[in-house]
Amino acid sequence: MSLLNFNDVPRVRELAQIVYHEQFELDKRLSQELSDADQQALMNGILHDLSSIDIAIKLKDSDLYYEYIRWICALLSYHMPFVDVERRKEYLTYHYASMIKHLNGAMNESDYEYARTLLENAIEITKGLTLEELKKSYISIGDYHECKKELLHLLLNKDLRGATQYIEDLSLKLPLDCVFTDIMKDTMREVGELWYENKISVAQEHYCSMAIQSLLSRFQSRIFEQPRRNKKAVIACMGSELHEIGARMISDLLEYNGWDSLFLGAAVPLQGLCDMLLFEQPQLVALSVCMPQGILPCIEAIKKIKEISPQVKVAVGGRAFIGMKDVKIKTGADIYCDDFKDLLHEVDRLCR
Ligand code: B12
Repeated sequence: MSLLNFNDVPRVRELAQIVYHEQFELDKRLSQELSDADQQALMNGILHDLSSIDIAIKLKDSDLYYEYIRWICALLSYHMPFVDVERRKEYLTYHYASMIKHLNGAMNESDYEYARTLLENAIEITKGLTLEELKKSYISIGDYHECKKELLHLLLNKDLRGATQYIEDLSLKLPLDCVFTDIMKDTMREVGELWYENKISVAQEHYCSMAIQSLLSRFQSRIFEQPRRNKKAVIACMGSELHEIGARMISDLLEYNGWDSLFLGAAVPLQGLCDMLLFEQPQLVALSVCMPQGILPCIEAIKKIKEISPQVKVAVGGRAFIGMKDVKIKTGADIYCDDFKDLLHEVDRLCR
């Protein structure tokens, strides 16, 4: 077991402080270059990095960490355009070198060997990265490019009235799952890219999140009109996971397909989930994880769910698992999928 125990917050903070101060020691220009806000962001970045390493070690999944390495490198590029590319890479290289030094002794020997390899590779990956290879467009992948483009346009123009009309019209022509999981999902992912690339503000991103949730509520009456199947599902995001829109879509679509959905939303405490399961006795628990930091709380939740309700089927999905191998084995879930149609197929098979 790793000694980097994220329940032991003071210990992790202490380690982050050491790495933080050493970076200023190693890199004398840093204190002049970084504003107070950037220095705070650096501290948060170190904590984020420590948690990413911890997850990769516990799941023995190096790709999860390398994905984070690429993400942070591009984030710095977009959010610190005033510092040149080589210098930004230098920040990160000093950072990984300092982590290699200070993680020694903070965990057992074999975990440290694993962490050291991750960090050495992180240095190499960072040196070779270009922004172009990291660019993503969710508007031009898959189908419905024009619909996604139009919805994004309306959201960025803060035209909720127009977006509502547009989505309601679309839902008369296309199946509801397609409007939710193809068009609205990719539009929100594109909003994320725009925030990431520093093209929209945090407030604009928050506006889009609220607007999408408002659009989802427009379909409540249609969702509840469908014939019932006498099956119950509980849908939740565990740990400190705040991304709840995907979970809400899954909940609404299950309801639309005749299930009684109990949607608990973001950051549900494990005990609260367990109490709910004992009382409600659902056939299905669907856990949604967006941030890699949510994977370990999800695994802990599945273990507990299986202890208290061995008969209940557990499904997991969400952005955090994209690219992760052996999700079912690593999490203990009965079902892993990302697409709602696949979920429906699996629950029809398993929840009789
Ligand atoms: C909206 C948003 C937020 C909102 C969330 C509001 C809310 N009420 O949900 C707020 C502002 C809170 C937020 C906060 C943060 N966010 Co944010 N956020 C997003 C954004 C733009 C959209 C998320 C979303 O709604 N997507 C649309 C939904 C529908 O898609 P989905 O969740 O993937 O769900 C679909 C499938 O995955 C699947 N699915 C999902 N769950 C399940 C479950 C089952 C059982 C099944 C079968 C399927 C399934 O079905 C869904 C429908 O198709 C993303 C961008 C992105 N690429 O996703 C960033 C993003 C996820 N956020 C990011 C970050 C960094 C953060 C913060 C750390 C920012 C910060 N500095 O504080 C915090 C972390 C908060 C936390 N503790 O969780 C990064 C994560 C990067 C990384 N390396 O992991 C992203 C990717 C942005 C980016 N491009 O960098 N965020």
